[in-house]
Amino acid sequence: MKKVRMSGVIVIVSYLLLACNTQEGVSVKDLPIDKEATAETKALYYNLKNLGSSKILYGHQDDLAYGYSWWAEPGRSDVKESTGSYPAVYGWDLGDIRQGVEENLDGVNFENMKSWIREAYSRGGINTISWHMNHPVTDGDSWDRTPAVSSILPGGDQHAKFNGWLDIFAEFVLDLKGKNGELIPIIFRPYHEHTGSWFWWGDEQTSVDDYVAIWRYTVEYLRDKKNVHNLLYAYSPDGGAGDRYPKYMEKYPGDDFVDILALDDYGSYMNGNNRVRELSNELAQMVEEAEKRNKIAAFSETGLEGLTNPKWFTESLYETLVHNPKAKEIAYVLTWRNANFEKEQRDHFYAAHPEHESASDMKVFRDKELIVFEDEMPDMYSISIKR
Ligand code: BMA
Repeated sequence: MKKVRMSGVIVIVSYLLLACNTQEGVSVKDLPIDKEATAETKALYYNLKNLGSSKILYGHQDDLAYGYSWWAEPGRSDVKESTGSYPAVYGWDLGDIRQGVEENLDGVNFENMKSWIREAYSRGGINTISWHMNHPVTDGDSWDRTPAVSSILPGGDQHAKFNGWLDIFAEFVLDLKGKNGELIPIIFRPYHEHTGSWFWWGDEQTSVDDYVAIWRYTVEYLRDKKNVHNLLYAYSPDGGAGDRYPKYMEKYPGDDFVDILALDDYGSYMNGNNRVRELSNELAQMVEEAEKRNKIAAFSETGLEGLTNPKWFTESLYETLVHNPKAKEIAYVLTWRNANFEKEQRDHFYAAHPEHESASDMKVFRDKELIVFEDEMPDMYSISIKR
């Protein structure tokens, strides 16, 4: 009798432990920092985390908005026209967004951007948003290095204005819905490249406490005050041009505030550099940090401006991704935008366009087993990838 009662207790305790540790059948360690994230956002987190070492998704900034020789033409994409498929990941930037402003810092209309985000999602693609946020004190651009942090935190004289910008951001992402009315998950990558000193939130402009404070404030404001539950948060320092990068974690906002550990790096390929091995090891180090914390790792921005080595995709990028086997465990890599050559400076492009000699090489990159473009993507919005 006693024995039976004991095992009953054990059964109940085990059941309770299991119930606490799972949500919709997914272990707590596989959930994003926002425990109230929408089902699709949780699924995206889970699936990105479990892509494992076998696959890396390819992404491109502003892919549907414009290309090297076209502007806002439905259906077009330099990546698709060069390789046969749209990218798997689409990057967008909200730089300049404020009351009454209709276009971002690169001339992309915000309402059109929403339509392209919805279009990408409807095909199964993933959207990520960075924000070259204006300077909250001077209204200048993000490259204005006037001190700002103490003015925008609670008690600061620009606090209300800063909240107003976050309100506009919240409105933007809450207006992104799929065909069944579900919110579209977004990988949000604020205050990026903060280990360099070119933005107002950059290295010399912020102490560790400053940076961590604006990051945490932003997460808590959006998630807890504005009820935005379709975001995954990506932390993306600029690369350290070396094998080990002590600065990477210096201003890390904490495991409760970050979903994705990411890296931006152009320097390894610029000015004739080809630091493939060093960068690969640096990505591997980031993967290890992410793994320790049960988080996702990503290569959030990179590229060689103007693809001056037309074989950059295979000789440099692919080699970076495979040199250190640990680097293969990143979930995605994104190359920067293809600026329109008539509107902007010539040769500010980072993906191939069909007229350029790099197109055939990018196609070889796309055909690699490891690399996934949109037409080969698994369903990322329901729990589909099993470990
Ligand atoms: C930079 C450049 C700029 C652009 C900014 C935001 O890296 O491409 O021309 O304004 O990103 O997209």
